[in-house]
Amino acid sequence: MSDGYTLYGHVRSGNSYKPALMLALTGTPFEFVEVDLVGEEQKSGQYRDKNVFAKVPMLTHGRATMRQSGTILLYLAAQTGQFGSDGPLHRLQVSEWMFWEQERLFNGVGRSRFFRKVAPGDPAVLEWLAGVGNDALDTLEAQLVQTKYLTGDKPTIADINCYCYARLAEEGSFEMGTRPATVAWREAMEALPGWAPPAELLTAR
Ligand SMILES: N[C@@H](CCC(=O)N[C@@H](CS)C(=O)NCC(=O)O)C(=O)O
Repeated sequence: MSDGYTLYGHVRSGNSYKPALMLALTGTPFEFVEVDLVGEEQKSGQYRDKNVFAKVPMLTHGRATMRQSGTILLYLAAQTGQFGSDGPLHRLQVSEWMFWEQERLFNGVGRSRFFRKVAPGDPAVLEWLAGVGNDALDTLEAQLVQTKYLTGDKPTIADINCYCYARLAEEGSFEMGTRPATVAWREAMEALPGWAPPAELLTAR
């Protein structure tokens, strides 16, 4: 195992984009290993031996192996001293958005986009996911009309975490014209030094 950072992921995976973007925004070099999701490599013995969840992303760093995107972001914030929280109360706010993202934003927007763009889904399921996604995007908008970033005036891993699926809203057929604060926040994220799209980060380097 390399002592540096090795990210296992896939270019079409929003969850893989989260650690890749964090590494890019913090100027941290990393190796990228593509996991062939189409060929179901994530379920193969060799990968599954390292990752019982059988999903991407996975990050290895020295003796540490991390297999949840949120865990990876928390680790990288601690390692780099960037995009973390300012103190115990701020840490609670950051973690709230991270837990919420997996429950509502990834489920609603991420899965709507998956079933519309990658694999066809049952219309009843799509309708249910659209409700979850719209509710999640309304929640983001309600916060972002109040603060520039999710927990205040500075971006944190909460923003990186939520941005990676919020940016895919249109691909999930969500209307963003009525959510100007969220659109402005996405643009602010894309203006951060080091920002790059998935196609530039989740690729052999
Ligand atoms: N809770 C996990 C979710 C990971 C996840 O669902 N990854 C998807 C790609 S975005 C995956 O590996 N899908 C392949 C599969 O389900 O077999 C995380 O945050 O890392």
